[in-house]
Amino acid sequence: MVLGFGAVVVLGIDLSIAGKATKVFSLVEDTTPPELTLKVIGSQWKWTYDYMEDDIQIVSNLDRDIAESEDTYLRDVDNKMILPVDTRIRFLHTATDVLHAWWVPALAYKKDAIPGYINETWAIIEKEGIYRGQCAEICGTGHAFMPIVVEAVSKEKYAAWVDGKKEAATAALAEASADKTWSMDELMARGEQVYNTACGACHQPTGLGLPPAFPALKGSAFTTTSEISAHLDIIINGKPGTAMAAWGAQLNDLEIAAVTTYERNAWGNDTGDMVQPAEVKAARSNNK
Ligand code: HEC
Ligand SMILES: [Cu+2]
Repeated sequence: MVLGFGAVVVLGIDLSIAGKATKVFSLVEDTTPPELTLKVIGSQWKWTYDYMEDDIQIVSNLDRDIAESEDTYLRDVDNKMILPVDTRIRFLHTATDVLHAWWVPALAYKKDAIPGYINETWAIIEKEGIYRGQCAEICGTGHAFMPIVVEAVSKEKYAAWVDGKKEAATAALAEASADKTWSMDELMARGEQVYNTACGACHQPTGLGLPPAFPALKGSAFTTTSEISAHLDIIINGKPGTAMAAWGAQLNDLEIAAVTTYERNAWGNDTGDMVQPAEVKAARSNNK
């Protein structure tokens, strides 16, 4: 039995690695390999999409620049999930912190993203266009701020998108490892991007946080008076037992240098401190 939802064919659902298959709708016996595997990772409060065959990772955050009067208020994202039409796509659902549910009504059933588990869904999208959804599992203060936008494009467009992403990743890596001294303006511009993508969901674009759960970085000791080494340490290693994750493996030296510089100078923090990638590199090796 194939369940069709207009433009989309949902092929089959479930296979919890944990065993206990809840409900198997269909075609689980269809063993045709996927043409594309997307790992969908839910976190407080953003989605990360891992295109496993192509080694591309994108982070999708709420687009905060949309006014309340617009139709897409709270429904748009900075980076959409781009997918090709007429392709067997397997989604693997998981989460880094609490339960989330990646739910795009036209694309698949609600599927819980559970930390430590992987759930599986399949789809073939037949029509190009935009498909919207949202997190369907209450996951904390930012639950309403993790919309989902999928853009289905032709196979040709998709291939071009993949090439573009790969080129950009190679260029970013080369740039981050180059032994260059960055100016304050460059670091601030980079830092703002990194901050809005990786940190803003909790510490907020205003730097005011959401106390008491998420501390303000505007005027905080860490970002103004403390040693740069302490500031770098909490970003690289996180704070175990709290929602402050270790960013060392997820951000490169340039990104960490830039976001640290940004936090020390944005929102009136104005310390004048600059952090260069070389200092981040040194801080990483002190840790070992
Ligand atoms: C999922 C939520 C979350 C995200 C995303 C997050 N943080 Fe945090 N951050 C926290 C929490 C919670 C604390 C407080 C930890 C504690 O209890 O000391 C914290 C603390 C901090 C502190 C110390 C502030 C102080 O005064 O205690 C800094 C600096 C910081 N984070 C920087 C960052 C940077 C840079 C990023 C992005 C690369 C980031 N955080 C992303 C949750 C988050
Ligand atoms: Cu969620």
